[in-house]
Amino acid sequence: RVVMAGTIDSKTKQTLKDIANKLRIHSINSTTAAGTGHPTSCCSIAEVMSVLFFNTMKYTISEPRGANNDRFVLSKGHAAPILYAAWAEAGLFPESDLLNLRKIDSDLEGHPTPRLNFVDVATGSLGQGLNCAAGMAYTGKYIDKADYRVFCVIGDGESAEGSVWEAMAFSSFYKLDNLVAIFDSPDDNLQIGKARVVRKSDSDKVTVIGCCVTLFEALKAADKLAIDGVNIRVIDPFTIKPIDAETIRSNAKETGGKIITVEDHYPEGGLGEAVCSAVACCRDITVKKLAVQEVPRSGKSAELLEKYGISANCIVKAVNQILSQ
Ligand SMILES: Cc1ncc(C[n+]2csc(CCOP(=O)(O)OP(=O)(O)O)c2C)c(N)n1
Repeated sequence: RVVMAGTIDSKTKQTLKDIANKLRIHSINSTTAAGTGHPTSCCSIAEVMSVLFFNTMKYTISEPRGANNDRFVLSKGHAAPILYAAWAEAGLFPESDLLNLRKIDSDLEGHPTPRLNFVDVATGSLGQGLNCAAGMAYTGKYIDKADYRVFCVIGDGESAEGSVWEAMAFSSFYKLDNLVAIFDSPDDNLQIGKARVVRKSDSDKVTVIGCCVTLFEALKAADKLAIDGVNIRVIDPFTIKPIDAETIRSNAKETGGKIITVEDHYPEGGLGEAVCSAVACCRDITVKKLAVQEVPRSGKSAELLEKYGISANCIVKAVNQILSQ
């Protein structure tokens, strides 16, 4: 089947919206079955995938590697479940296969690999997809001299990588008008270098700063501590370079100069050190850093958080400790 781009009438628009929602449902179902994965990263590109796969791209489903097909590179490879959903929805394989996501004997891995006949480039190491797509577009234009196009979906976070800039410079230099780069921006209005206070009361005793998984652990810790009448402030720094020193300092002052940082990484060069630098010239501020202190191993998320001292329980302990000093 060949799908051509064209003007989108209201019926087609509705169909594409419906497909987008189906892709969302598949992504949530498959990541739920796997018990791991990135459903939200999939959901944010549901409309993009629906329009590309069911309206814009030219490809033959029975021949995913067809020489004349448009190419697709999912630079934000952690959104693999929605790529698999799109191909299942297009009819390449049964929808039920999607529930094998991340199973040890399934090629539907957490990130796309070229072992799958509809994947040209292994992605997942962020910031590299556009480089590959640019190379493919260069090949299409100057070597194959063919009219296939290359579509690449990039996360807004990964677009901060220098390699993405390099790819854009390369594409512009070689006038790659057969390359379409789509940047996926989440709705949330987050600003580089601007932290967000996600939990606050007038009687907060400690400021806890965490990112991603540790932010949620900090919020769980806040709930646990509140039962015993101890309130904590919780901050999401959003970025550590630049770090929002002003927000960190002012909140630390409001919470008795006590800060705890929690990160799911080694301490060197991470969140804790960035926060320490931000408050280095302030009087009477103590920073306690919770971080992964040894070479980590694989396991279930909850047991790893506990083992490496960065779980909600560990944060509760650290809060009690810093308050008793
Ligand atoms: C080079 C590299 N660094 C870090 C990661 C870990 N990682 C996986 S998803 C993610 C966030 C990606 O954000 P964004 O590009 O905005 O995608 P989205 O928010 O849409 O998921 C990170 C840092 C990675 N996969 N590759």
